[in-house]
Amino acid sequence: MGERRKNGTDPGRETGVAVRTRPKTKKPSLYRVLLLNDDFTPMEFVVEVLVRIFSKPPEEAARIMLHVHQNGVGVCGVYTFEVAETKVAQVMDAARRAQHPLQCTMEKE
Ligand code: TYC
Repeated sequence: MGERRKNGTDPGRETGVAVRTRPKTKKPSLYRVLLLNDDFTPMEFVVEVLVRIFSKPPEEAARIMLHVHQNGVGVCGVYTFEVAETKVAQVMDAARRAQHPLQCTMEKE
C-alpha cells in the first residue's frame, strides 16, 4: 500500500517550498568581539570605549581593560554578526580618531 509521507516530501515533486505551519526557527550565530592589548593606548581610553560602545558599567569596563592588559586579549561582548561588525568598526574608528593603536576584532563563538 502507499507509504505515508509528510507534506511536500514526495521525492519526485520536491519544490523546496516550506509547508510547515510552524517553521523551525534558526538561532543566529554569535560572535565574540575581542580587544587586543598594546603598549600605547591609555588605560582610560580603553575603559571609555568599553563604557560607551559596549555599555559596560565603569567597574566592569575597568576589569575587562585590566584583563586585556595582563593577558593580551579579552572578550568585550558576544553579539550577532551585524552588531559585532558595527562595534568593531566603532572601536577602530574611535582609536583612529584619537591616534591610538588599539585593535578590535571578532570571531565566531
Ligand atoms: N597596555 C596599555 C597600557 O599599559 C593599556 C591597554 C589595555 C591597551 C587594553 C589596550 O586593549 C587594551 N597603557
